Amino acid sequence: MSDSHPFVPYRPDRLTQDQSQQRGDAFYSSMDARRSVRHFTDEPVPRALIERAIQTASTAPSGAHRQPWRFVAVSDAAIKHRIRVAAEEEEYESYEGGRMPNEWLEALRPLGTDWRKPFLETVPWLVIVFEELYGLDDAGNKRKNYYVPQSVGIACGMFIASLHQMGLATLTHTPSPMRFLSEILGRPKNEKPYILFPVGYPAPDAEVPDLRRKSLDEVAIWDPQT
Ligand code: IYR
Repeated sequence: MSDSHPFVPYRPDRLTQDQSQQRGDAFYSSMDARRSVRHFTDEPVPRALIERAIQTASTAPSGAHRQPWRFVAVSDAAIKHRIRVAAEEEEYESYEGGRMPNEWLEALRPLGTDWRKPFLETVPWLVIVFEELYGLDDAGNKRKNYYVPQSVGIACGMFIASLHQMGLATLTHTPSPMRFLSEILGRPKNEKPYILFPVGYPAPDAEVPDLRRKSLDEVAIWDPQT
């Protein structure tokens, strides 16, 4: 990759207010219908769809355009099994072994989660996102990355939106601690596990908690202190 970028024209279509409103409304209703899912079918998902979601995520803005993300896609049953076993070991310790304080367990109770993670084996794909903490060239020289958590978080949001757009379901799963993912997936030390996305189709009998989203008034503040 070259070190300096030539500048090229950027002339996206200028929409009318009506067009903008219609597109914004349609995108909002589509995104508002998205839910995190914990019950999936084992129906295969073509690799091409996962590729598209990763490409879409990788259009995210990033600090100094370092694109400090890696998406590791796993369809192999044996690797998925190893990930499930390791994740459940950690989660058991967290939920049952006293690693999660009571306040945290209470916060999760309404969501009905526990240490069991069968979906890690049911789904056709696990996509594990790694943050690239710093770049490493072939000679082992380090190159600093910038705003890595922000960059990777944005990319993950776009990944989720892309999957949803394609009618696929996922869950932002964060087994904790996540170091076992680096070992099982053989990732280098400059990469740190960030989020694990099981990807598939929701089970026909899947249920989700009846959550309420905060209203616009609760989340938006306009012109404060004026
Ligand atoms: N990592 C655990 C716990 C968990 C934590 C939060 I914060 C959640 O919103 C959901 C779960 C798990 O995946 O079960």
